[in-house]
Amino acid sequence: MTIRFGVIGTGAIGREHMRRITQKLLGGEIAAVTDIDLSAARKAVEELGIEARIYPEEELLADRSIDAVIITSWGPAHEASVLAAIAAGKYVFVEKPLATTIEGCERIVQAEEKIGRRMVQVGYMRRYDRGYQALKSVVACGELGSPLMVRCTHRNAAVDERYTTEMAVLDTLVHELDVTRWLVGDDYAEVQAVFPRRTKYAHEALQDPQIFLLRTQTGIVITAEVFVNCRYGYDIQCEIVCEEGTVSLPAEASVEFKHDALHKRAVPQDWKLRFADAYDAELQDFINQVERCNEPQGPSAWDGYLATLAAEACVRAQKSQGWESVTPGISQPKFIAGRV
Ligand code: INS
Repeated sequence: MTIRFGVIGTGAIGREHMRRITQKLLGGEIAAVTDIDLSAARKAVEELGIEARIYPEEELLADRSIDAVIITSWGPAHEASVLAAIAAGKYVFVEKPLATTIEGCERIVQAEEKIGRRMVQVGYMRRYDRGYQALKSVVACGELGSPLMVRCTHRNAAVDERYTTEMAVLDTLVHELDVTRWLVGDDYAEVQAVFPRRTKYAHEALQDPQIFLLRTQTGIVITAEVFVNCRYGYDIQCEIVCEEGTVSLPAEASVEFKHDALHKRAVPQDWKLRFADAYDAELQDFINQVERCNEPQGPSAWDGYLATLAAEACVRAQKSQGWESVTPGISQPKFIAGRV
């Protein structure tokens, strides 16, 4: 069976997912597209050369021939679309964040809970990256003993004037918030932010770099550096320090130069390319799982909720510069229990 997708939001990532499903992945087709600006939706469909219906969101959600939606509108619009899609009985693949407010995430978790099975997958694609998967299997098999500390680095070459201090958490750190919790299988208890000296390359309203300390419920401490004007490229690192050894994310495969008495290797520049395989794998898995077992198995609404909860605590910590607690206001639905 082919999963018929409706796409809500045709910005850059929405168009990328449309292209993936049409040209690279198996088992899905883009059948309908909408955007707050319908002419942008039309342009995206024409560019790709596909036959997809273009109509307003309510009509797309009411169309019974659509099996699943991909929500790639801007963050504040996610909650309403996810809730409407669940109510219309459609599977949901929603880009991060699940919703921009904790209450919004709670409403989504509760709406899914009423149905009693998983309908939603959140686009935390790093869980599908081969390097992170290798890290997770080393930690899970226990040969290095228990994890004690994790060191994460998240650097972008440069950001524009629209990028704010809060976005360092909501747009950037949020990947580490999800993937680290998944890697060590432990939830966050408290977080702190520390601001180093500002780089001269940050615009006036932006604190850059920033360092976050996260303590899990069993006491693992994670340090996560976010530095979005590092100038030299896109650099993602992760090292897990355990009782009997350490394990780190492998370096990207790239050609090495030996020239003029120097030994050099290229640094990736574009995050879409660095995680291209992971983006493919997360959507292919969504298609396969919905088709085979009627339930997506990737990052759940609960995972999306906990990422937003931890992010909100980090934003509070940016302001207070002290420790802030991460306390869920609702409990984990039974049907996703144990799937950290
Ligand atoms: C992007 C994306 C990247 C991250 C950037 C962020 O939206 O999520 O992976 O490195 O900082 O702005």
